[in-house]
Amino acid sequence: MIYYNHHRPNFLFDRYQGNPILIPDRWPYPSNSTFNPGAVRHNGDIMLLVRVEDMRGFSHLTFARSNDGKTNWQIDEKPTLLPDTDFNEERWGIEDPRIVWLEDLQKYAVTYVSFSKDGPVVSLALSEDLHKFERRGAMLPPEDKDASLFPRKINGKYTMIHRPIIRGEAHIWVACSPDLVHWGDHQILLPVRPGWWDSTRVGLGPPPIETDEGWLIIYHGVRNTVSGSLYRVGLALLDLENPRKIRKRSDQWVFGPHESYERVGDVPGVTFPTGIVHDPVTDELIMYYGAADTSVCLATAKLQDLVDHLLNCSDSMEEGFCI
Ligand code: BMA
Repeated sequence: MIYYNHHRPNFLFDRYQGNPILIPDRWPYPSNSTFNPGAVRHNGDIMLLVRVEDMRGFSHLTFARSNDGKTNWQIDEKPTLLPDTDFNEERWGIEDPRIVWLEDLQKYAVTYVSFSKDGPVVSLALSEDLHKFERRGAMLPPEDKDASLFPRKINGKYTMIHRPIIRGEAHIWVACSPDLVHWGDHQILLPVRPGWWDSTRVGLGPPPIETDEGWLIIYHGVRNTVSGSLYRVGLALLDLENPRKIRKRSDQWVFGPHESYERVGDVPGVTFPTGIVHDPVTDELIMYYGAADTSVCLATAKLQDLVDHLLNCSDSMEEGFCI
């Protein structure tokens, strides 16, 4: 018998007592798993664009909405975004969306992973109202995942964080574009840290959050073990006007698999945050994450506590990480 505490001292995030909030057994149509949602506040509701895996093993995206972001979820009866046969790269499904409101276009930008025999790529869809979507197709070549745009242009350009795999190395990269089509200024932003908890792969979690101290980055870090991969969560703070400059990176993970719903599922030992909403009045952040590639869960924190934690991290940076 394993005993779990919901509240462990010194942890920045509080798990919601009602976790998991969305499970495949209570989905309005047959599904194997419901996880890794994008999140956004829209017309007074919190909307989660949930990855739903069907029993062929292919994923699509469906909206669930709630007034407080925690209870009374209304799940759409039908998928919101299905793989589009006009786009070859989506043949094996679409996965793991991140959503931002793009100020200058006055549109939502959904970046999601398209999967096919050629490998995963990051695709873009734009929407004014979260009903109609304009599919823009793949942005960069495979293998690429875990991408989000920043919510505003920085120094006149769109900026995107993404995670290509190059020569087997899975670091977090940053790129810029004048038009969301042509991407350049490619650079590694947050590398894996050999030997550390985030040694095998890192990838952006939810979209970057703007704070007075810089862009808050929540990312997943993976360590391979004899019994599989462990997906935990770390933090970084990027300079506000030059997000290629890392101000801080947490040396320890701040969230990771602990509860039974994170330890047991299709892929055990996975906490995979992809969505976040912030309430500027209470400063509460709700972080939505996939647990064990099976269900959607949430954990809360105060934005200021995360920033303070980072500001207290060591300053000595080498190759992008605190030592
Ligand atoms: C990553 C992605 C996620 C998944 C995670 C753990 O590579 O494919 O969709 O949640 O692995 O299996």
